[in-house]
Amino acid sequence: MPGQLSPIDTAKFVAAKRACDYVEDGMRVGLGTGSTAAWLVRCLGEMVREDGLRIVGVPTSTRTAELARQVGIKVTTLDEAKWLDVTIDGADEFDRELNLIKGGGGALLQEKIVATASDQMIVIADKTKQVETLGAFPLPIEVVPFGWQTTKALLEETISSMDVLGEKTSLRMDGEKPYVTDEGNYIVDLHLNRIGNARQLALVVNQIPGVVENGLFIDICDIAIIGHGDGRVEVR
Ligand code: ABF
Repeated sequence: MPGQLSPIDTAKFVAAKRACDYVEDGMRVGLGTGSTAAWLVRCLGEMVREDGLRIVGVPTSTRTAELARQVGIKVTTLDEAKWLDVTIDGADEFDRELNLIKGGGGALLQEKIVATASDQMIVIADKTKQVETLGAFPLPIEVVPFGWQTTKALLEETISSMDVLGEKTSLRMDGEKPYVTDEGNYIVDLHLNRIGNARQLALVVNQIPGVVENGLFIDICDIAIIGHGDGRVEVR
């Protein structure tokens, strides 16, 4: 373990390190985005350099692609790989059914495509991400820039008629400008506090013209590896 990690970084590191046990020689691996996934990429890079692990990585963002190349992982595209053996990624929240809120890092679209194109999806997270009910973390929705304000208004109208608390939406900003995803889209955050029926919300939101994808990962995650600040790891 790297020296002098804070408890939260210890939790992220040990979860990422444990996830490496699920990566075997010759695998095609989806590489997540965020600080926990960054630990995974570094650990896998060390296994490639030190142990000769042969894997091909499909990154879920340009920043993950850059880090993977830096640490020596062979990077390819999903089109090239066609299908993946495993995807390992972080999350903003996960519940008992291993449904997730993802997208705090602005990469939810590629993350969901890659996670869905995998035999197995493993989420790595520190214990603070575990919740009884999803929703305290604002739900990221990726929308096309064309007519985004109308799309935002339609989102508000939709959530006001559903079993969710709170009805505020906000355009995610990057300084003075809207945050722009790798695909050139915007992110609108839904501040819902609690999501009563995540499955239904995910379906309804994606029907709104202008919405590309949402940050609810329902029935996608197979295993959760949960790191604790004292170095303990739980596998669910
Ligand atoms: C990414 O990791 C995002 O989907 C999610 O928001 C983020 C979690 O970040 P961190 O691991 O830094 O807490 O997969």
